[in-house]
Formats: sequence, structure tokens, C-alpha cells
Amino acid sequence: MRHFVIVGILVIALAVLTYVGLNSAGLMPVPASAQAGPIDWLWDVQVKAMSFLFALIVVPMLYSLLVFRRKKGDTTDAVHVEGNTTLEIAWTIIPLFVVLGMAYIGAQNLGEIRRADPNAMVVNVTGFQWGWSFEYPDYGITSKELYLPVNKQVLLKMTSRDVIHSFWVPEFRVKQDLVPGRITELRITPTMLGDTYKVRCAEICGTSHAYMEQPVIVVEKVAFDAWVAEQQALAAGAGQTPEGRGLALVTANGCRGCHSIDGAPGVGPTWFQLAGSEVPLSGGGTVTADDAYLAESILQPQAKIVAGFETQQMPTYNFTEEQLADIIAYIKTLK
Ligand code: HEC
Ligand SMILES: [Cu+2]
Repeated sequence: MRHFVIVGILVIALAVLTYVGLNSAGLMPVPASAQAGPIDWLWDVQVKAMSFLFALIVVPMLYSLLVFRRKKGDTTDAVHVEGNTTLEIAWTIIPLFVVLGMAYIGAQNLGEIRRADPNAMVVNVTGFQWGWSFEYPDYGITSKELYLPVNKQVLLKMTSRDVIHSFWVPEFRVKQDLVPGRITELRITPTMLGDTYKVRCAEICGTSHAYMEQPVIVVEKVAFDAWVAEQQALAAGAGQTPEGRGLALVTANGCRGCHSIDGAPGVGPTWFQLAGSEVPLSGGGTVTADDAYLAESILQPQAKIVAGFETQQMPTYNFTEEQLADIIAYIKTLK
């Protein structure tokens, strides 16, 4: 009996220590969505259960090793134990109810996370190698950044243009795959203002997977409306000129995920001062970056490979003559 009391006290002490230790490790970023609440609560329940089970296994094991070890000079056999039906029934029934209980709170939790608000704002998300594009169908705008008004549920309708990606903003906790040819949904209600959140890809998707990050900005409703108005004005003005339409195409197709416009290095060559320049080609020689070369680079990227970019692959695009002319007009403005 004395052994049980000592082991019991030690189990509780180690369980508490483990829980406090794990908790102070700060594994989670700030909870910034309504969905984070139930998830963090369930996580806490699991950490508590894990700490207790860890102590329940480790303490009796170490205690037995130390206290019941063979004494010096003792050569007798250990006690022969045949089995214990009561114990076996207990350690089957108790875990059964624990697991059923966990399944129940897990299902309830999932229901809470997925609860739909009929007034949710829809954003169409496209993932591609390697970036994101966000279309707001209610407002007719497309953005590189995910702007969200605080305390309003957003329904993300997501798809991929190439391979499987996964939408993940750690502060919002929830995560969902983007599958080519299919629309997957995710609901998020941001509850904390902030401009340092980032969406990242959580499904390895190629060489630049690690850089598949874009800003997520949560603002007050008024600031969001102002941003929408600004984007709409930009889009309306941009629609008037070839360069403006080109910029819109480049944004919508995620070219800027690989091409910088200011000379900065990237997955692909920068577009800064590209038009009219002499481009060194893989395997020697150069080519003048005239309209024909730019058009070919976009429609058949593999036709001529820029020196130094042999290991990177540009996806193939289909554009109409006018779209192509608009994109080239835009690239020409980058000098
Ligand atoms: C996944 C990354 C990626 C994306 C997205 C991408 N490109 Fe590229 N691009 C490259 C790479 C890598 C090269 C260099 C290799 C080659 O020449 O094919 C390149 C080359 C080019 C060139 C020739 C550049 C030069 O210096 O000669 C042009 C023009 C170009 N891309 C336009 C586009 C346009 C327009 C889009 C969007 C519709 C786009 N790219 C999207 C990776 C990308
Ligand atoms: Cu990805």
C-alpha cells in the first residue's frame, strides 16, 4: 500500500511538471481567429492527457526498476504471476470510454470550427507553383495579399492550378488542401487585427515550396472598405491601358511569385530592364529581348533557357494575342 501512495504522488507530480513544461515551451503563435478557440482548447485537453499518461507509464517503471531490483546475494526466483482478470477488464473498459469521450469532444469541436455564417464573405483562392492569388467575386478585384475585415467570417473557395498545395495561416490554426480540378472550402473568422500574418503552403509542392508565402492582413471594416475601393479604382484605371491590363494579368497569374520587377533575385530572372536587353542563354550565346523573344518566353518557356536558370522550370501559359501584347507592354515599363 505504501508503494501505491508514493507512486501515486510521484505520478501526479511528474504529470503536473510535464504539463507546465510543455505549456511554457510556447508552441503556438497567437490565436487570431474564432476557430482557434476550440482548437486550442482541444489541444490543451490533449497535452494534459499526454502529460498524465507519460507520468503514469514512466513513474511506475522507474520506481519498480529502483525499488524492486534484486538485492545483493538474493538468488531466489521472482514471484510467479498468472494474470489478473479484474485488472485486464479495467484496462480495457477505461481506455474504451476515454477514447469514446475524445471522439465525442473531437466531433463537437469540428462542428464548432466548421459552423457556417450565411453572411460570410467569399474569396476565391488559387494556389500555384509558387504563390497565391485571391479573387473577391463580390467586389470584382484580385489581389496578391489576403485582406480580411476583422470579426467577419470569410469563406475561402480554393483550387490549384498545378499540383496539390495546402493553405495554412498558423495564427488562424485551420488548414486545408488545394487540389487541381476541385474546389475545397475553409471558413475563417479573424478576431485580431494584424499585418504580420502569412499564408504558407503546408504541402511540399516543388523546389520553391518553402517560399510560397504571402501576406495576410486583418483590418477594421472601414479600412477594408477603403482598400476595396482603392483596388477597384486601380483595376478600373488599369483596364484602360495595355500596361495596366498587363499588370492585372501578371498579378492574376502569379508571375511575380518568380519574377521580381526591381532587379531582386528570384526563381526566374528579374524583369527589371529586361526588354531590349541582351539575354545570355544557357549553352552560350545571347538573344535580344524583343517582343518576339518575350512572347516566346511566355508561351514556350522551354524554347530558350536563360543562363543560370537551367534547374528552374517556368510553367507554360496560354494567352490570347491581346493578352500577350498587354503583358509585354507592362514588362517594357520596367526600366
Ligand atoms: C514558377 C516560376 C515562374 C513563374 C510563375 C513564371 N515564370 Fe517566367 N520564368 C521562370 C524561369 C525559371 C525562367 C528562366 C528559364 C527560362 O528561360 O525558361 C523564366 C523566364 C521568363 C521570361 C524570360 C526572361 C528573360 O530574362 O529572358 C519571361 C519574359 C517570363 N518568364 C515571363 C513570365 C510571365 C509573363 C509569367 C506569368 C504569366 C511567368 N513568367 C511566370 C519562372 C517562372
Ligand atoms: Cu505549394
